Amino acid sequence: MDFELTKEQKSIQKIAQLFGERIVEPLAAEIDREKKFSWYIFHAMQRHGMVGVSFPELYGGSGGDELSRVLVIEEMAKHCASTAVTLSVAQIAPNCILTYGTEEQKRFFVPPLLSGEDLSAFALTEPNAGSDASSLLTSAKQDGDYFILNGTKSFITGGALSRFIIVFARTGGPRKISAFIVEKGASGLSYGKPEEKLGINGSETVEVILKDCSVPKENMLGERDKGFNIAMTALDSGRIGIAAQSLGIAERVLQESVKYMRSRVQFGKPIGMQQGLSWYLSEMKARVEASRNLIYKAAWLKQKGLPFTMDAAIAKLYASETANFCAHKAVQIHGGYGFLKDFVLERFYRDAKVLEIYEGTSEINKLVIARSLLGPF
Ligand code: COS
Repeated sequence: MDFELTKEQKSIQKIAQLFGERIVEPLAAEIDREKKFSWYIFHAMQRHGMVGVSFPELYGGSGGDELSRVLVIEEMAKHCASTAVTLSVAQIAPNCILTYGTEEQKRFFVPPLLSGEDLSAFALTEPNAGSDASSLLTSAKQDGDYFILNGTKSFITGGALSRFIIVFARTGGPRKISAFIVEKGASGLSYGKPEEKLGINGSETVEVILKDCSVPKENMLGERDKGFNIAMTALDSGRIGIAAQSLGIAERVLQESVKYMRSRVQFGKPIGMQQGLSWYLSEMKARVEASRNLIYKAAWLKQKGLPFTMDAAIAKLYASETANFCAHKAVQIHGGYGFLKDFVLERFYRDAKVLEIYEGTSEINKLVIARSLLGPF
C-alpha cells in the first residue's frame, strides 16, 4: 500500500493548483453573480489537458489515470464549484463513447471534447424519472435509417451549450432503454430556459425537449435496449467526480476557517483559542481526510479495472455530506461575515447543497451500497 502520489500525478496536481489559483479564482465570484457559464475557463481547461486528463492520447486525451482526474476536479472545486461540475460532467460523454462506442464514433466525437472546443451533455433524468431513472418515458421509435425521439429531459447540465447530448430513450418495454448521440441542430431538438438555482450558478442547467427529433441510426451508442447499463456505469464514474468536487469544497472552507480562526480576535485572543470552535476544525479535518481516502480508493479501483460501484457510492455519499458539514460549520465560524456575499463562504455554502442531490441523492447512494452488500434476494 502506497499513499504517495506518483511523479506524474504530483505534476498534474501542481498544474491544476496553479490554474485554479490564477485562472479560476479571480473569476469565480463573478461567474456566480452573473450566473454565466465561462467558455473562457472551459476552453482553457481543454487546452491545458484537464478535460482529457484521464483519457487516451489517441483520442485527444492526456493519457493520465483516474486519480489524476480526481486531483484536477478537486483543485477546481477549491475555487469554483461550477467549474468543477462542468469539468466532471464534460467527462461523462467521452467516457461513455470510449467504453461503448464504435471506433468511428470514438474518432469523430471524442477528440473535440477533450482537446478541441466542444462541450457535451448527458440526459437521463426526466420530470417524472429522477431517482427512479429506469421509469423514463422518452421514446425512440425506429423509422428506416433514423430513430424518432419524443420526450423531455430535465436538469441537463450544459444541455443547450453542448455539441451533442447523450440521450437515454425507451426502445421497448421495461428496462429496454437505448442511448443516442443527439447532435446540436438535430430537427426537433430544443431547450427550455436556463433554471434559476440555489447554487452552482455558473453551470448551465436546462430542459432538453425532443419533439419528433430524428437521429441517424449510426448515432445509437452501444447495443439497442442496453442503454440503462451505459447510464449506470457512467454514473459510477460520475459519482467519483462529484465526490472530488465535494472534497475540494470541503478543503477550501476548512482552509478559510483556519485562516480566520488565527486572525479573528474576540475576548482578547484569537477565536482559534476557543476550544468549542477549534473542535469544529478538528471534526472538519477528520471528515476531509476520510473523504479523501474513500475517493482515492474508488479511483484506484476504477483505474485497476476492479469493481467500484459500491466504493464510488460510498465516496460520493460521504464526501458530499462532508462538504455540507464543513460549509455549514465554516459559515458558523465566520459569524456575520460568513453570511455576506463579499466573503467566499456564502457561495460555497450554497454550492454545497446540490452535491447531496445530483448524480444520485444520498438516499440513492445508500441504496446502491446496501444492494451491493445484500446482493439479489
Ligand atoms: N453498472 C452497470 N450496470 C448496472 C449498474 C451499474 N452500477 N447498476 C445497475 N445496473 C444494471 C443491472 O445489472 C440491470 O441490468 P440488466 O437489466 O441487464 O439485468 C439494470 O441495470 C437495472 O438494474 P436495477 O434493477 O438495479 O435498476 P433499478 O431500476 O432498481 O435502479 C438505481 C437502480 C436506483 C441504482 C438507479 O436507478 C439509479 O442509480 N438511480 C439514480 C439515478 C441518478 O443518479 N440520477 C441522477 C442523474 S445525473 S444528475
